[in-house]
Amino acid sequence: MSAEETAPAPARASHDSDIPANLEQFLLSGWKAFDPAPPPPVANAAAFAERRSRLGARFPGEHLFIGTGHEKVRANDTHYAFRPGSDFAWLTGNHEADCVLWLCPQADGSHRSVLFVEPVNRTDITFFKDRNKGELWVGRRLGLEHTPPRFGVDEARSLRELDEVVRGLPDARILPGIDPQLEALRPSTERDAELGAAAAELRLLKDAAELAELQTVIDATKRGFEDVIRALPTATSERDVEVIFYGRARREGNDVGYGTIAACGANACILHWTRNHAPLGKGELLLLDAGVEGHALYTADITRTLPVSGKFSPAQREIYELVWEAQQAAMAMVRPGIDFMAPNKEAMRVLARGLERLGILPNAEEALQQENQFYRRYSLHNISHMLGIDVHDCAKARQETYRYGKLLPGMVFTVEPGLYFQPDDQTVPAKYRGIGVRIEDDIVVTEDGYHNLSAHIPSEAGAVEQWIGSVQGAAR
Ligand SMILES: [Mn+2]
Repeated sequence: MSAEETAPAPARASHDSDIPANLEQFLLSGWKAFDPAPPPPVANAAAFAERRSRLGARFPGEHLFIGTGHEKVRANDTHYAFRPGSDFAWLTGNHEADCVLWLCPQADGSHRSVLFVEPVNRTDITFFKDRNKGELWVGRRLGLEHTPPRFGVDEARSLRELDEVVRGLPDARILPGIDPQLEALRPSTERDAELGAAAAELRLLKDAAELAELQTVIDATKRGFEDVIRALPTATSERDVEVIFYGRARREGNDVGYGTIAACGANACILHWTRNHAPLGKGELLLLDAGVEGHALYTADITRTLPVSGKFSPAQREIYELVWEAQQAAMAMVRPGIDFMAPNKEAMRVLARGLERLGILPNAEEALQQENQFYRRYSLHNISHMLGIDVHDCAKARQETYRYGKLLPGMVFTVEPGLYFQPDDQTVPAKYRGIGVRIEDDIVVTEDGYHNLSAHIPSEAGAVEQWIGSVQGAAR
């Protein structure tokens, strides 16, 4: 991250007028007292408290600081929409910029929760002057008084006190990689990285509140896909698709969880195609990889590959059915205790054998050998990543608990095989060139298998055609 990205935008802009002293006096008087009624507790307050105590229990007797990060400058004095740090949001439910959670050790081995927050500022001229922090610019805050009842923490303190507190605790652990101002107070250490890994590993297992949030956003994502399907007969570009899905994400949630991939025709062969500026061709496939991010910041991550016309061509259908077969085979083996990578291996076996059947790979068994892995020219990526409050969740978990770990009940991850035939790939029969297909569902490991949270979004080829027909029929 460059210094430019983290530097705060100026509190006043070049087009702001000066404030005469008399106006300042006038502005500081005549306000009603702040609403004395405490706000209602954040939804799932008990789950947040439980997460804090589980993280604290990993570090008895230690001071832990978890920041949420700062607004980032987009250009000059404008910011990107603030997205809270995922660990901080997971521990508190608080979505304000700049805040820091302090887990302060107690004699009994537990931790007190202290939230450093921006105070309310009606009595301080910054409420009028400061375009980044002023309540007249950005809206009212809970401040010190109303933060504890809202978030169930033991205490709220002003961010002005933070630096001094942290400097007085040289052995504290500071969550790395999220709050440059906090981390600048002293050099980062291996002990800080252990805190990051511990939070990520606790987040591997979703609690009931998280599973409910994930189901909510997956359901909203289904509606977003149906909005797109409804518009397909009149939509003219990938950009239309992106915007239609975004509308659903903003109406029902907070945002999209990642840049929508709306890839038509050969653009589907580019894994992270987010330029989305190409026209929609009637006979082509639309690969839509998109997810609604809900108010609690959990995101869906769903891919469907839809025939723009409503019907797959024979060549499109051959490839689609092979990817679907690989996905079904991978999901079918999911249960607690198997290797995280086992479904991936299974999917690749199915894909390689299918590629041999289609005359693309001369010999599947040879292609599958460890020293060859030739199928990867067409499959390009592994089929799973953890999913939660981040689209690529738990990224700081150690390899032995994630990539080389075993599946456990409560883990949520994607199953998303794909096949991508670049338009200029001479190893591929001409009829398949420019076809890209990915099918992605979000599943949770249960005590005896798995549950597909997105099973209600059709994926089998015939079911997809029927779905398109019925959604568009209903629209007429
Ligand atoms: Mn994904």
